Amino acid sequence: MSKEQDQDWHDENQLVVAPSKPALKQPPKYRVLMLNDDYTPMDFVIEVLETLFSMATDNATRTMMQVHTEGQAPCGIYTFEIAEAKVEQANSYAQSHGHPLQCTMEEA
Ligand code: TYC
Repeated sequence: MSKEQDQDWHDENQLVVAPSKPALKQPPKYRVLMLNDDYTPMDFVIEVLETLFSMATDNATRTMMQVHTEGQAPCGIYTFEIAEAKVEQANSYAQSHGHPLQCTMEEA
């Protein structure tokens, strides 16, 4: 936009300068992380990764093994509300089956 178009004369000859860039930003994204523990069965973790995080069995198995050997692994990147819902669903599903499996989230 040219300087002339960007500027506008308002009441009492006060010059108002419009922002040259629209103040629009991409919303922040959040990474859901799965954490290791010593008790949750490996098959249960794979099932959670398949059903809640839409992973194919080979990817779910690799991700489960990454959590098991490294302590944690990413499960997906989402908007804040979706990440929060995934964490809540995974943690309450695990708890309802008597397993200590935990997910958490961080800004991506
Ligand atoms: N460490 C668990 C076991 O040996 C398996 C496991 C993997 C648990 C990933 C949690 O997020 C997890 N049974």
